[in-house]
Amino acid sequence: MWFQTVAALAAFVGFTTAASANANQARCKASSFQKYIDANGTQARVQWAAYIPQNGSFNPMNYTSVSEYPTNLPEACGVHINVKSEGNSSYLVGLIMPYEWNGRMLSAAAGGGINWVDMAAGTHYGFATLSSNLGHVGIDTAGTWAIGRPQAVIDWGYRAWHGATVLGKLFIKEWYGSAAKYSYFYGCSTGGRQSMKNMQDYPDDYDGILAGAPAWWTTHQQLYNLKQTTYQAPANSSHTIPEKMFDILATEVLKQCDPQDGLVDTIISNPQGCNFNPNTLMCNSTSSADECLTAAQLNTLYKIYNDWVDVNQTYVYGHMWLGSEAAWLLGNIGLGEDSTIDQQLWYPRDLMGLGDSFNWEDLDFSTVELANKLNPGNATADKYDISAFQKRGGKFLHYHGLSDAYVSPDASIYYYDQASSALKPQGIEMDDFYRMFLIPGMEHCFGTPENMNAPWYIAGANQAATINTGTYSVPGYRDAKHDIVMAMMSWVENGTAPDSIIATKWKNDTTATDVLRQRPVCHYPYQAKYDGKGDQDEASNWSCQLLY
Ligand SMILES: *[C@@H]1O[C@H](CO)[C@@H](O)[C@H](O)[C@H]1NC(C)=O
Ligand SMILES: *[C@@H]1O[C@H](CO)[C@@H](O)[C@H](O)[C@H]1NC(C)=O
Ligand SMILES: *[C@@H]1O[C@H](CO)[C@@H](O)[C@H](O)[C@H]1NC(C)=O
Ligand SMILES: *[C@@H]1O[C@H](CO)[C@@H](O)[C@H](O)[C@H]1NC(C)=O
Ligand SMILES: *[C@@H]1O[C@H](CO)[C@@H](O)[C@H](O)[C@H]1NC(C)=O
Ligand SMILES: *[C@@H]1O[C@H](CO)[C@@H](O)[C@H](O)[C@H]1NC(C)=O
Ligand SMILES: *[C@@H]1O[C@H](CO)[C@@H](O)[C@H](O)[C@H]1NC(C)=O
Ligand SMILES: *[C@@H]1O[C@H](CO)[C@@H](O)[C@H](O)[C@H]1NC(C)=O
Ligand SMILES: *[C@@H]1O[C@H](CO)[C@@H](O)[C@H](O)[C@H]1NC(C)=O
Ligand SMILES: *[C@@H]1O[C@H](CO)[C@@H](O)[C@H](O)[C@H]1NC(C)=O
Ligand SMILES: CC(=O)N[C@H]1CO[C@H](CO)[C@@H](O)[C@@H]1O
Ligand SMILES: [Ca+2]
Repeated sequence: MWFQTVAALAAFVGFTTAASANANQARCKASSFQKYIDANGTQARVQWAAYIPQNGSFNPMNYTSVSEYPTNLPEACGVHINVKSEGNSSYLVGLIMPYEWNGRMLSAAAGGGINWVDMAAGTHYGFATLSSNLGHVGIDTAGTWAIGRPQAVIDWGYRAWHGATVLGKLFIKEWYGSAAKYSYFYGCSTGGRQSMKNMQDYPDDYDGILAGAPAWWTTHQQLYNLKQTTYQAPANSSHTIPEKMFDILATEVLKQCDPQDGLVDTIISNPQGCNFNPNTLMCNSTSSADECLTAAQLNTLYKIYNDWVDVNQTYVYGHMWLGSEAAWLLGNIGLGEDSTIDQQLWYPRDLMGLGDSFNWEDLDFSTVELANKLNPGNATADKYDISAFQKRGGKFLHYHGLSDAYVSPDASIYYYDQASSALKPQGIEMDDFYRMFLIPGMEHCFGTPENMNAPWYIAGANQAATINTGTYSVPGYRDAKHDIVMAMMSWVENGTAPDSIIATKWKNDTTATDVLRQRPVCHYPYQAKYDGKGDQDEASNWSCQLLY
């Protein structure tokens, strides 16, 4: 009797689940979405809508590696739209709309096609998520997509994001039957630029903006990334720092700078405050040639560690910080080989239109002046007066890893300071709506040098996918103290401003189960300081202080 009832109940439950899944599947139809667009008068075509079952994988790009497409999704409807832009250009928009919706929208910035993976991480929270390919196929930095396509460059610069946002809001309103209560936008690197640009030009689009290591200063950033690669060129010159030296440098920098922040913990918490003496690595009669620095190589190092200041003392860009050395080899410094340099020529050649005859030897201040003048696609996110965003109640969270070897932390500090100069005279307090977090020992968007093991994980853009493409937030710590997306929501929706975010480093960053260390990252200009007792790897034993 008893077991019969359970069996009947189980059958019943199974039946209703299947029935609601069928009903949900029926709601996920391209034609329904097309109707919303047609009624609205938008020029767009819904290419497909795909039902995603509970715990389903979603691989519209047919990637072969599971690290490239979302898995373990909640039950959702995926939609793909082609939106007509100006002239013959168009851009793609993707949405993932969970059936169990949290009433909010989250856009995931992209640097080479619709960012399904970062969208999926958002869908796990319950967000309806959105992304775009910004009007071109392949990664932004391939560049060739821009040749002879000025409208595509504008789509990339800012137009596609605004259009995608408007479309996403329409779909959400019609499909769920109510508009999103709140809208958020997160992105890192070029994605950080996208979110900031949108905030500056269309302050009403989003309630919260989260920008990591933003490459906001496009005109200067991209030329700096080229300049960076040239310091070592031509390859194998007497001034080229050899490969073996990168690790040796990383070790020496850590040795000198770690204690200078007041605590020996393998983390350089205040690279700006470190007085580094590279001459300890100078060659002498006993050192082997690829394990020491000659005077010429020390000059190269000097360039790497110092600002790009050009004609008439013009500040063009900052520099790589002490503690970023581990990423130099694979990054934009490299060994001065043509292949490394060529990868950075896309901006002057294809975006500025200087063509293939432009080579790195041609880069000088006039290139910077031309970039300022052209500002292709108006992509540069350099509006410092963001009072319109503040006035509509928007909140801006901005973070940057201090061991970043692609986008200098200087660029973030520069933006923050310029914004402060623009806003304070208007009586706007930065802390009321804009907070920046400098993360000691974090590399570009994610990761930390092996010799530092610094806590860096805060569930920012691109981070969850470093664990796997089926997870989200901070596993084990899904709260606004550890997860910067949740901190943003809490600030926007409850007015709880984050003084710090607790960053996490796992023993194994792939399994993300056992925590190695957690530590608060304080909002600029505060810094985390160890209280002097208790476990240094526990966040509660640290506090935020102004160290000046
Ligand atoms: C199209 O949708 C947008 C966003 O919901 C709305 O602002 C606009 O008024 C709509 N236009 C028409 C013609 O319905
Ligand atoms: C989710 O799907 C994965 C892969 O198909 C499978 O291994 C796992 O057991 C599923 N989990 C649940 C809770 O169904
Ligand atoms: C992926 O494969 C499916 C089924 O073969 C096909 O219909 C679709 O066009 C493919 N998508 C891409 C982006 O190649
Ligand atoms: C698109 O329009 C541009 C002019 O803006 C033109 O140069 C180009 O050839 C067109 N491309 C195609 C594929 O029609
Ligand atoms: C520089 O030296 C390395 C190691 O000997 C070699 O592999 C590489 O081809 C050289 N590059 C150039 C441009 O000569
Ligand atoms: C010579 O340089 C090496 C590093 O290349 C260093 O370890 C050693 O201490 C130096 N010797 C002297 C006498 O300075
Ligand atoms: C540098 O300053 C001089 C003197 O004011 C001026 O004549 C010149 O045009 C400036 N050069 C640039 C590139 O701005
Ligand atoms: C780019 O910005 C400039 C200066 O604000 C403006 O005059 C121009 O119309 C903009 N171009 C585009 C394509 O938005
Ligand atoms: C806002 O505060 C309420 C009450 O503490 C809480 O239940 C809710 O989760 C908070 N919302 C956000 C987005 O943090
Ligand atoms: C981390 O865990 C993964 C998955 O179990 C394993 O493949 C990898 O070797 C581990 N990494 C380290 C550094 O132990
Ligand atoms: C506030 C405080 O003391 N927090 C922790 C410091 O670390 C020890 C472990 O070493 C914990 O027991 C404390 O709770
Ligand atoms: Ca230290």
